[in-house]
Amino acid sequence: MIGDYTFSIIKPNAVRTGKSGPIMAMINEAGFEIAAMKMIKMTKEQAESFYEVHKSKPFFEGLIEFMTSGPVLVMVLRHENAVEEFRKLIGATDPNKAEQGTIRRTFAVSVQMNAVHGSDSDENAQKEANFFFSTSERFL
Ligand code: IDP
Ligand code: MG
Repeated sequence: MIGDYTFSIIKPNAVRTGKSGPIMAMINEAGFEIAAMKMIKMTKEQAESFYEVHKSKPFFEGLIEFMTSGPVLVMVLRHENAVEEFRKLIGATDPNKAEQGTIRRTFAVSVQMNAVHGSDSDENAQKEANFFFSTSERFL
């Protein structure tokens, strides 16, 4: 059943500006079920570890600063073909390239502050979900 889950974050810019509700509504309307969810403020260490794959990129430092700038909502979502379906729902990393009607096109304010994270593979979905949630915090 591993392919049925993905991991998502509603990023600080979206939480700060009251977009969590509207984003959750889009996620629910697209048929995703919430298997786990909580609000946290990431530590620098957590953010650096989560985005470790990008540590040599020029945007890394800014990304860590942004992701630790305020609370985020982390969640595990269930849907058939969850990883691919959720990436379709959020749209391209750069909101200007994201299709109309996607979450990022609707709520992102820049490439960095692009409102949501979505895992890019089943393997990463499992890794990212386990990074933030214990088994007792997971349902479904
Ligand atoms: P993804 O979130 O669509 O998988 P990644 O390339 O994995 O995109 O990048 C992770 C995050 O880093 C993005 O969601 C965005 O917040 C930030 N990011 C990516 N590329 C840039 C950039 O060129 N400038 C600033 N921030 C970026
Ligand atoms: Mg990525």
